[in-house]
Amino acid sequence: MRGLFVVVEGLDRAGKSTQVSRLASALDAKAIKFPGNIPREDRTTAIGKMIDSYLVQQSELDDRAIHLLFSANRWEARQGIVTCLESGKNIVCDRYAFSGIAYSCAKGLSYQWCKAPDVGLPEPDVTIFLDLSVEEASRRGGYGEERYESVSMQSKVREAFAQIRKDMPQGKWVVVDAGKSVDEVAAECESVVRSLAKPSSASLAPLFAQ
Ligand code: ADP
Ligand code: FDM
Ligand code: MG
Repeated sequence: MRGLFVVVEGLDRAGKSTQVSRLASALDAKAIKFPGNIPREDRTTAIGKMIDSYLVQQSELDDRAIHLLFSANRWEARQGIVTCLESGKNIVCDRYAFSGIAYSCAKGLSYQWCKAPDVGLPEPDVTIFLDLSVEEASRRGGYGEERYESVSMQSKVREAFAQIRKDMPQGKWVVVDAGKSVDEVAAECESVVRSLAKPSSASLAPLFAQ
């Protein structure tokens, strides 16, 4: 039996990293994140370095070019994800293609264009959206120097996530109120995953393939 593939999404400061770590412990899962393999982590790839430099505003890139790099960063991780799941290990993933779409749409790119490069990636069994208002998120510590960390950008990202939610098949996108305590949110995330049916096939479905 393959492992479960669980994604956690949300705005900056929604509590994703906190909950991914809690959920990964509860499920004995491997925790991963996107963007991954960046210099602030323990391993780097050429793509990860370019993304990191862009996020910390040390380089400029065309909006479509950075969008494709974020997607390529997922594609370079694809085989590792598949191998891990096929070995029976669960994965809990901090951000995925949905962040890719939401942040680029918030900059004005079209929804369909943003979705295209991620078509065919492994489809998560469920995506938990940690829902928090922009105002509450900004109260959880001031925004820093990174790109996208502003109230106006986060408001647009939140609207884009709402559009993605409408586009997701029944049961694949679960909204959890992220305004509760860390323990309450963790309990709810765990109950979402425990209520999932066992994976019906050994292989993963392709993302966005209708
Ligand atoms: P993200 O990864 O979504 O940006 P983090 O998990 O890093 O969010 O959390 C952002 C900040 O909010 C951290 O200071 C964290 O301690 C705090 N935090 C996380 N979850 C909660 C919660 N449920 N209630 C209050 N503060 C929280
Ligand atoms: N981000 C993340 C994107 O713009 N596109 C993507 O595909 C992904 C995965 O990168 F501002 C943005 C979202 C956020 C930043 O921040 C990553 P964290 O703190 O590492 O999640
Ligand atoms: Mg985080």
